[in-house]
Amino acid sequence: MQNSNPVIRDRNQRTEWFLEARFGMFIHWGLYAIPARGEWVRSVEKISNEAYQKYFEEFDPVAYDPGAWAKAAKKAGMKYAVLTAKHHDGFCLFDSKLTEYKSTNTKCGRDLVREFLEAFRAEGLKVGLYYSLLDWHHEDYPAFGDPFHPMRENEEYKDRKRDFSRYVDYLHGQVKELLTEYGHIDIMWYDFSYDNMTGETWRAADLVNMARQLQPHILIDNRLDGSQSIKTGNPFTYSGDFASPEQLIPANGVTDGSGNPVPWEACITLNNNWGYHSSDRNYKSPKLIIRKLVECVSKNGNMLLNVGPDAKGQIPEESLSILEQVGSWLRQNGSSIYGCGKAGLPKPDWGRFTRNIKTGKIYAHVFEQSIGAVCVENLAGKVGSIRLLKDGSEIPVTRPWNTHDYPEDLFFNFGIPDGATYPLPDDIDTVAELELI
Ligand code: FHN
Repeated sequence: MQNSNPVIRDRNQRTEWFLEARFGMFIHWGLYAIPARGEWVRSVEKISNEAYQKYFEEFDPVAYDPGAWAKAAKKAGMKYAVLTAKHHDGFCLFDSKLTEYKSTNTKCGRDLVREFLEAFRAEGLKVGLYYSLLDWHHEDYPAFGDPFHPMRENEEYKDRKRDFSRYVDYLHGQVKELLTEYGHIDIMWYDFSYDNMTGETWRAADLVNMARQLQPHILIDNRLDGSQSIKTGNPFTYSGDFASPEQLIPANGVTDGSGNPVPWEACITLNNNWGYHSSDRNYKSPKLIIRKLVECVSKNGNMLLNVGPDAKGQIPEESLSILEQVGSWLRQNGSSIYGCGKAGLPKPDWGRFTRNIKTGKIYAHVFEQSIGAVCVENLAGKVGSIRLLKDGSEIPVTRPWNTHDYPEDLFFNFGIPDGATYPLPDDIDTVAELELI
């Protein structure tokens, strides 16, 4: 049934591909890759524009090969990718006419965004651009007293004249450049609103209306608005098309005030930094990433998984290795992720369920061995066939002698005798496809 609210109705129509895609690549890249201490290095270490300028003078990513990035994303099973066109440091990875602080003015002389867009489109991925609302380089952005600006405590900045409205014009002008000079853009990923720096402070309604006029299909995240209005039943123009929980997976996904599902995407790092951090070796395992992707989908969500390329333009080997293993699992089990969502069944002890939105097929993701047969509550007599998703082999529906006291439950197992305990075919996530009758 169509939602009566036009903002929600339009959002639901625009996000159909997004809910199908489920898995994307986030790319945080820029000058901060040179100090290699994460993308907040300027704020954390209170580095002035002048002190940071040496990285602008030096930046020359000689190994930048967006085609290789795109192939790695595709092989990982990712269906879209979002690159930082400008992060909080204000450095533009695109040839903006509104500033000299851009990649085309560095030694590399390249429009890094344009090359990214062309390479990822060529591999069949949808493309998005991250655009920071904060700008620690722009002279009209609040500095002294701001909670995050590198010069927030520098008295020299206390009485500097600035015209914030001119900064907002700059912000709108750059977004217009990105949406008129770079072809079809699928996502604009704004980041982030805080305190009174939210909503109409950015002239958010005008910004969204402009984007919708230029690229009506475009998806916009919820960070133009710090009030989380996307979760209400009456969102604003600028509430966004999807919620963006960060470095966590919401316990129950994201719904609005009436319990209706809201599109959402958990953005997650592979180590603990978005931007390249040379000493952060705390990478997550492929097993964790796969199981957390399943968790996102089981709660009607997406996962936007981040890579932070280094100063030469190379995605870290550790990241590539994880992506390779995630892709291998997805090549065998992707039907349980793409186009899937919440199954409407209670979460089982042994793992999770996902369900294909169109076919209704249920996918049992078995993470943990059961003692004896695997039990699916309350599905006795409701499942026609069970197949091991990765090879299509039959998994018999069983009724071992020790299950007779539980007639309402369905059981299946991975060996004979069917009441015994067996190792899982895939100890990361064994997926059984259940065809309902
Ligand atoms: O401050 C940014 C951070 O650097 C990174 O870009 C993340 C990614 O979602 N967003 C902000 C923190 O919430």
